[in-house]
Amino acid sequence: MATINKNLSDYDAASIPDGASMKIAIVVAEWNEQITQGLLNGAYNTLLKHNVLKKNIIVKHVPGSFELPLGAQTLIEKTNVDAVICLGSVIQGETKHFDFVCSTTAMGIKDVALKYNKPVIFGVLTDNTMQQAIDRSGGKHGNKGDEAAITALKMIALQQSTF
Ligand code: DLZ
Repeated sequence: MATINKNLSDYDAASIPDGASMKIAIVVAEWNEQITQGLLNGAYNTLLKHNVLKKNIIVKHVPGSFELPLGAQTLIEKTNVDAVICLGSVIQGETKHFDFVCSTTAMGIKDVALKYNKPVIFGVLTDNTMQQAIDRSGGKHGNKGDEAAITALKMIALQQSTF
């Protein structure tokens, strides 16, 4: 899977669990929409590539990354999804907003995952510049949406496995 030096879309397709029986929600932030649409395209197409059925993919939008945890929680409470992928893009500005939004979003997503014992995937780009966000949402460094989708498939398979 991707690391800091690797393309976000590089993975060994043969090792990815089959998604034919999986149901997955994607919650997408509207802030930096150009970027989050790229993330959504990546995640959605990656799920299809691994056999998740269109009827089993739910896409919902929320205003900003800060709202992703509540969006994920709402989807878990109101549907029978196996996992939620959260997609957002936070870009460094000159205020402290960046740190607040990033840390609150990350902690919130983790809290929902542990509260409901379901994979809630952190597909949020936290970049210094718009160019970095472009590069990671379907540009030269791949697509974090692809990575988030693969993570969801792997975590669902882990939860469905017998020990
Ligand atoms: C307020 C804000 C700022 C400054 N920057 C971003 C950003 O880069 N990416 C993002 O997804 N959302 C941002 N937001 C909006 C917050 O996530 C949130 O929607 C608002 O504070 C309302 O709760």
